[in-house]
Amino acid sequence: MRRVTLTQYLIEQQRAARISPDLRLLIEVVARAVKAISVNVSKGALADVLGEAGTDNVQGEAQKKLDVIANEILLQANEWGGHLAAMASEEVEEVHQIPFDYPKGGYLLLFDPLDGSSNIDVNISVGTIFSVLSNPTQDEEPTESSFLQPGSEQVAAGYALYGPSTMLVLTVGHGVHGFTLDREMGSFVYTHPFMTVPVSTSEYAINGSNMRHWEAPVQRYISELQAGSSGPRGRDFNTRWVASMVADVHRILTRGGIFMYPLDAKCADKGGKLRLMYEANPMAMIVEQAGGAATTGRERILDVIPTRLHQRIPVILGSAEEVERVTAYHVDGR
Ligand code: AHM
Ligand code: MG
Repeated sequence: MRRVTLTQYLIEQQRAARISPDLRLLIEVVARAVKAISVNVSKGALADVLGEAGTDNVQGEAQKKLDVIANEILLQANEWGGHLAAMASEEVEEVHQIPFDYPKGGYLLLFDPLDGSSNIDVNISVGTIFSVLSNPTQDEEPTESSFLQPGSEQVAAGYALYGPSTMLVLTVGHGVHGFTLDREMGSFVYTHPFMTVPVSTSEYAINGSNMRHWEAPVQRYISELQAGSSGPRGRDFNTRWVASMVADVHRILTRGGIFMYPLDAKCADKGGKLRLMYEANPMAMIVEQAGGAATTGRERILDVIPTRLHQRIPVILGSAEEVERVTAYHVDGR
C-alpha cells in the first residue's frame, strides 16, 4: 500500500492554496519538535525525565521536568525558521520574541507543550496542543494584544498524543486529519483522514470529584446521565476520564463523547480550569472541524474575545447533541 506522509499531505494542501508555504513550514517544524518530545516522553525513567523540575510556571503550578523539556524543544525548534513573528506558551509568562539574529514571519504560534502532565510519572498518555494565528500587526514586534484574537481566527490547530503510538492530529480549516508516527522511518504517516465526531453518544468525560462544586446546570445534566435507563434520558451512559485533555478529546474524535471541564466553585475566581488560548481554542477548532460542538456552557468557545494570554475558561465539547443540551441547561439557568 502506498503511504502518504505528513510532508506530502502538507505539500498537497499548499498546492490547493489551502495553506501558505510558511504555514506548511511551521507545521513541519512543530511536527519535528513533536518527534523530539515523543522520544523524551517514551524514554521515561531511562532518561531521567520524570518528576518535578523544582520550579513553578506562570499559573503557579509546579512544573514537571518534561514540561520544561517539551517547552524548550518547541521554542528552539521554531525560533530560526523565519515563519514566526512570536510564540506564546502555557509555561512562559511573557510573549516569546524571535531572537534578533533570525528572520521573522507572519504567524503567531501558541502551545501547551505537555498537556496532562500530572500523568507523566504514572506512564499514562500526555500530549502537546498548538494553535496558529496570523500576526495582525505585520511590521511591528508582537505584544500580548497581538495574540488576543478569538479562536475563529485560528488558521491551524492541532495536538500530538503520546500514547501507545504517537499521533499528530491537525486541522487547517478543511477537516481534521490524523497522522501516526512511524518510529523506524521517523515520519508521520497519514492514517486517519477526515476524522469525525458522531452527533450522538453515550459516553461522557468529567472529573466527578468536583460534583459538589459545579453549577446547577452541570449538576442536573450529569445526574440525568447517571440515572441511566431509569432516568429522564432512558438509556445508560458510560464515564471515561483520563485527566489528559488530549487523550480524552482523541477518544471523542475516534468514537464520540462529551468532554467537560465546567466552571466550579474551586476555579470560579480564575474563570475556569483550562486555558482559552492553549487548550480550549485549538481543541474547539478541531472538534468543530470534525462536526462536533464546543461551548463554555453559555457561548461558542471560538467566539470568545480573549482578554489575557493565560486566560482560563469553562470547556464543554464533543458530540453536538450533548453539547447543545448542556448549553441549553445553562441558558435555562438550571
Ligand atoms: P495541564 O495543562 O497543567 O496538564 O492541565 C490540564 C489538564 C487537562 O489535560 C485535563 O483535562 C485536566 O487538566 C485534568 O484536571 P484534573 O486533574 O482536575 O482532573
Ligand atoms: Mg494543559
